[in-house]
Amino acid sequence: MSKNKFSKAIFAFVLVSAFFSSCKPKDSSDAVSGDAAQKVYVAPGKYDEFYNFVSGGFSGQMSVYGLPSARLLRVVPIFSVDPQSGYGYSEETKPMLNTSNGFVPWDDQHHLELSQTKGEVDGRWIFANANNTPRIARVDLKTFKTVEIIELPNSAGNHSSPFITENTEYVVAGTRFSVPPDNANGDVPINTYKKNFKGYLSFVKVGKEGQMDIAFQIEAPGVNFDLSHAGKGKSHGWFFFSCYNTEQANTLLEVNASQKDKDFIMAVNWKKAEEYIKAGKGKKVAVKYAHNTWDEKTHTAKSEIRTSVLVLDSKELKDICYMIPCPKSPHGCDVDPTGEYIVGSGKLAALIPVFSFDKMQKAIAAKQFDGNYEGIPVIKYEAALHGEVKKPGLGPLHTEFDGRGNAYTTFFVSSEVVKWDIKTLKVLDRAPTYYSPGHLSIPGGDSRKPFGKYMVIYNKITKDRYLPTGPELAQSAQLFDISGDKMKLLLDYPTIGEPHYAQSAPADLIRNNGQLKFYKIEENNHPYVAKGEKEAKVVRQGNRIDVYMTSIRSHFASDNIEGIKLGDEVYFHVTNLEQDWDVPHGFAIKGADNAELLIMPGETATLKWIPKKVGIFPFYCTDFCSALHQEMQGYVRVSPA
Ligand code: CUK
Ligand code: CUA
Repeated sequence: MSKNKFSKAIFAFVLVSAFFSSCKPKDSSDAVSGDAAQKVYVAPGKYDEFYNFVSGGFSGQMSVYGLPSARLLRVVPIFSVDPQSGYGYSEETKPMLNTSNGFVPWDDQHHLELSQTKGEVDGRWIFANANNTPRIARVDLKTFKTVEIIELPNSAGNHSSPFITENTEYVVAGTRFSVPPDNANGDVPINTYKKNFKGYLSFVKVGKEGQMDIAFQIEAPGVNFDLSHAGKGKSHGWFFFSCYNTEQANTLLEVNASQKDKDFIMAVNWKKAEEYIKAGKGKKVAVKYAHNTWDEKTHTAKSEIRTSVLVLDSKELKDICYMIPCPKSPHGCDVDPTGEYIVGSGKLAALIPVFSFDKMQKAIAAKQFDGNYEGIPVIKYEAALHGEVKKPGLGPLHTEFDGRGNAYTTFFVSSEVVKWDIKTLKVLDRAPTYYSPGHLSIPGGDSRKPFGKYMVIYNKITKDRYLPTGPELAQSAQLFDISGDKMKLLLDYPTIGEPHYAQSAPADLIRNNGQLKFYKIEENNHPYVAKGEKEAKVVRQGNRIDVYMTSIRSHFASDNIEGIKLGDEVYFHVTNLEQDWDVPHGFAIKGADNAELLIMPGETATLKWIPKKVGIFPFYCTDFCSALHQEMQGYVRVSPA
């Protein structure tokens, strides 16, 4: 686009912005209805109706809230080390954060998806993506623990992830950055992008126990895959990815990436891809990626590096991928509960295109194509289009559904959420949000059976909403009641990190899924467990010292540890002997260049320590556990070598 055309486009954008801000509700104060307080009040001792799992963005973790109270229940460490629980610090958990680049203690966590059966939330696991070092994690909802992390080869910026198919057959990912494939020479001029950079889609098979395994990847043109969703119901077997930068520009300065009037939604027939894999069409490619698993029997994680992956080529196999034109840098890509409608949200578009799965199928059968994009057929826009929501707002990002035929879309630029009818495409209601929302989340809102009572909007900008806290303000969530015709604002509250997406499940579904309260000590198979105080001991092997310790209210055994010399490598293996819910013990030692341990009842955890000087080093329990918690302490003596 020439500079001149560019400024014209900006001018038009500003005009449209002005139009939309003028139709925003004027008075925001009456956005809160009279009975809002009552609707979010959950009396002390009473439970919330929903668990709300919220991504942490650059915090790398997931937070868990109760809805409607918005009480923070827990923060679950996934991709970042967590001093509070010792995750990533204890010897047992360190392998969880291993990658083909070694130990990576941080990531940027954008999306979460609850496991589903027949398209309905089933409460077993929740999957999480890591955007930076491309990974997918699985959190077990019996323990709220991260139990598996798999790295994705040939990928960079694993954004379009971890969306799942309707029976959790696959957790699927699309790379945000196209890059030279891992086994190619990466030392190429960046401006050879079009020739050397590729986009990869990963189909990660999920086993009965949840275990993940990359079944195959699809090599696609070097676009940027942004978001995706699985087809469901009639469209089960298909996956839809939004992509931007279909120009394949290597610099996105100015508006290079938005030159084209339309980018694409890429529709992938993964059932067909499965057939090709079965028929041996996958090419085995050498790559390296980590696969890390947590073993509940030994309470230890292990990491292995895998060395190959099967790749299908979208150019060669002409009937697994199709492009559907989608206006102006599409972001959200959402499929309604029936599986018939696919909603694309172009960030710079002043309308929302809604595509029809049936029409798309007919268009494919009748070859209603507009040429191809690098060998991938481009379906004619009108042939796949159900219709457009006209003038809905500005800067549409994400859409969820209430299961009653309504869709809800967030608008970043005009700072509002808009409710519209999926069939008639009529706007039904709009409400301001504070400010500039990204994702929204309705319990079950991307499944076949939304629960549809609440909606939470995740705002990127907080400005003046709360007491100021310096230059940095927490991002904010807003809870709406969507049970009636009009959306009603109930509550807003600060959040942790940067929540992008969130998902919710009925509380009973999670609470009754076999929640674990403590580990049975007799089932503890940790190689360094001490099942009673009599088993406490110090074992030397060369300069490695293993200290077998126990903790129970309110002492450690042993609490006087001698025989350690400078130059030794010391491993404190602390077993928590408690057999009761909610009685963890902590363990911290003076000056250790490490965090603490937090050991759950019945569990063993290990802190590695290389003493740097001679002397006496106190240790103590960090988690208040009894009236004599303060007395839960001891000493380590370090002698000269
Ligand atoms: S993204 Cu953040 S607002 Cu990473 Cu799903 Cu759209
Ligand atoms: Cu054990 Cu405090």
